[in-house]
Amino acid sequence: MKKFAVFSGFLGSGKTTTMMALTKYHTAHHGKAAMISNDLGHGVSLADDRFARLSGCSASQITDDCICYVNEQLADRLNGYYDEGCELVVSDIPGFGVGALEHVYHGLAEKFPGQFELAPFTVLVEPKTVELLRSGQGGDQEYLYNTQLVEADLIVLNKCDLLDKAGREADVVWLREHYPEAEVIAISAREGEGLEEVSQALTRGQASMRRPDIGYGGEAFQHAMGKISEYYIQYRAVVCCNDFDGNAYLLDMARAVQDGIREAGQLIPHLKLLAWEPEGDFGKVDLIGTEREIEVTRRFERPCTDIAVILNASAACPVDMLEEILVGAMNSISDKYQLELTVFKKEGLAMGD
Ligand SMILES: Nc1nc2c(ncn2[C@@H]2O[C@H](COP(=O)(O)OP(=O)(O)OP(=O)(O)O)[C@@H](O)[C@H]2O)c(=O)[nH]1
Ligand SMILES: [Mg+2]
Repeated sequence: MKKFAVFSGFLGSGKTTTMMALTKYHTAHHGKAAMISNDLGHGVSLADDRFARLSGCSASQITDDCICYVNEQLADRLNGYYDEGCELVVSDIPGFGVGALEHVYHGLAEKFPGQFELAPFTVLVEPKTVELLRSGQGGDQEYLYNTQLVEADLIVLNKCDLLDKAGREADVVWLREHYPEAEVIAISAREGEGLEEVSQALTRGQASMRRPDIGYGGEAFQHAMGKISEYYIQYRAVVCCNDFDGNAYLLDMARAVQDGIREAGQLIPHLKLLAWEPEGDFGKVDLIGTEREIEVTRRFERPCTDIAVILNASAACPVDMLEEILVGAMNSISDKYQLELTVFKKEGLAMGD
């Protein structure tokens, strides 16, 4: 079997967490599986890819462009995995992306006929997004929330650990009613719940290869995309003396960014802060919007002296302002911890350009 599935879904819906949990589960119970993290950026190191590899997943990244536009590179990568004995490969697309059903699935089917078995086109959604869609309060991003789901053959309602039984059922019923072409499965990637069902749906099912009209490139698309900026920083931070608490450092950084974005009246759907020590200990903090609690996704087990840091931010904020907030947070918090910085990479991208 040479199965391939795209995992779409909005920023922070849990694509990376689900791909990590699913590929580990599938490898342990069924057969070798691997994941590809895809995002934009010129030669950047994605926090998602590094986090997956530090966590022991079979993972790699494609950057520079959305997998929508690099079918050949994707096909080479997939063939590499299948040659190694993988039977299931999953890749995400950027969390604000739409159109992968057409560009990736139809692109692969047309350029490499019969080479890949395309699994149901999978879209992750979290309860918060369902709530926004149900109440019609998706704002500027409503087009993206909805269109991603319109593309789905399989909708995975993730983060069900945050819902009670009735809330989960209500969301599943609403999703089935509004996206009748899709199968809906409720899971919690964090708790490892529902992975067998997803694994079965991907290996047994097939892509519908529907061609829904999603208004790609149209006014609503331009309006939603025009708001989005991405920013990447990669650096090394070495403490001048003794050691420091890496978990507190990452949390302070996230708080400083949260405050900066809030004061500027902007939005930050996802900030990822990943850091690791040369011996392999690592920590990760996620901020999903200014209104939600900052999440310590993975804690350093020991005090730190010398860390490599990847900061990836996706925001609805002008890129210059985003840069000022992020670089300001990095400098002021690193000063507080008496860290000497070597910055390897800083890059900002405005999606509307
Ligand atoms: N409570 C809960 N949180 C989860 C679950 N899955 C993921 N998360 C958290 O949600 C946040 C975002 O998860 P990611 O997997 O990074 O989301 P993503 O869709 O890959 O985000 P982008 O790469 O920005 O598009 C992280 O803090 C995760 O720990 C889940 O099942 N339950
Ligand atoms: Mg991700």
